[in-house]
Amino acid sequence: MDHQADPRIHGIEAAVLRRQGGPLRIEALELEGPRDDEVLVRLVGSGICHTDIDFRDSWSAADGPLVLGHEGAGVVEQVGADAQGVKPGDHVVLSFQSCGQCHPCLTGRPARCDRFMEANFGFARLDGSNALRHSGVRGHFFGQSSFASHTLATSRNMVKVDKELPLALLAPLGCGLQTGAGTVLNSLAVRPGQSIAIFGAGAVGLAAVMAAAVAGAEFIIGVDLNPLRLELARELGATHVINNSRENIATRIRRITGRGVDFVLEITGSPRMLLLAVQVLNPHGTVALIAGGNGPGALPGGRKSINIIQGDAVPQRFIPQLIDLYRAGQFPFDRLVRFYDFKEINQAIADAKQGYAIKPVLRISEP
Ligand code: CXF
Ligand code: ZN
Repeated sequence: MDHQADPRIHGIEAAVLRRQGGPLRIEALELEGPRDDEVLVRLVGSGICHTDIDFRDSWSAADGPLVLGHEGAGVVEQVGADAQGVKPGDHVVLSFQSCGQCHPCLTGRPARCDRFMEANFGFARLDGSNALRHSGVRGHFFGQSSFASHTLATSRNMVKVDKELPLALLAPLGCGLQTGAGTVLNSLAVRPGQSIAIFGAGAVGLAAVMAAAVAGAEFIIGVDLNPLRLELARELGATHVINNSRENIATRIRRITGRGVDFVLEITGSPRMLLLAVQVLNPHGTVALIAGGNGPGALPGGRKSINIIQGDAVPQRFIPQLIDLYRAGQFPFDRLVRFYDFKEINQAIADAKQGYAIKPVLRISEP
């Protein structure tokens, strides 16, 4: 059916993955109108997260073409009959999807949703359907697939924000920044006087550094290979930085803290760094793993290892908190962001992969 003849079908543009490793190509596609619980959003910006890049690089043709992107921000265009809390013209930040019906969702822990993998990595709605029509391309990545001009989301993965704020800038709050800051403030609940080492000074790690400063941590130790990122970590609140290519991390951390750190946030995903994380913990310390995969199993003494998803955030509560901190000058995440036009998406991804851009944000349309 011609979409011009059917007002429920929207002609959209989206960056489609058809080859392992990319490039992503912007194509014209058709998107269904919103179902009763859905909202049609015109995207203004989208962050690029390493999970998008990992997907691009591990995808195989047998999985079929996909639209990635899961840090969207945009303007509400159309609202389904049962969708709550937003109206056309509202500005929204999109975040991860959850089912809303399982025990973790019903008890306020959507990041621990029983159907988290399906809802975010299933490339379909939870009923298995796909709103991108005819083309065989699948969307719904994290309930959004935000590398597109338009998407359908639901009130569960949408946060209304003030129209005065620069909307594209807010896009990465929905995953990377929420994950780093949420791990410190929600999952670990770092208290004044405690110590934390952060392995990896990308967007997640630097958000964690800023949050640890907000929490009043006494020692905030940033670890990375890149001197420019370490410099930025210092400016954002790290009390100490360690260049992993030049210094012995375990020795330095012992020297700084005396007995090891209360927390390590391990973001690199490297088995060598995980081992080191355990070594630099004090006897009651906790290592938080955010890169997925399995933890190190039983640890000596009272040490613990926990897997973190999305910083245990409830996006509708936590993203406004981060915005308040940003307005107060305590969470200056704009310093991590580098903007690109939507058509420069492949360059933006290359720059993120090389470490040249800490948090690329695509400008997709004008607010
Ligand atoms: C993911 C990482 C793997 C587990 C779920 C959340 N992060 C998003 O980028
Ligand atoms: Zn992400």
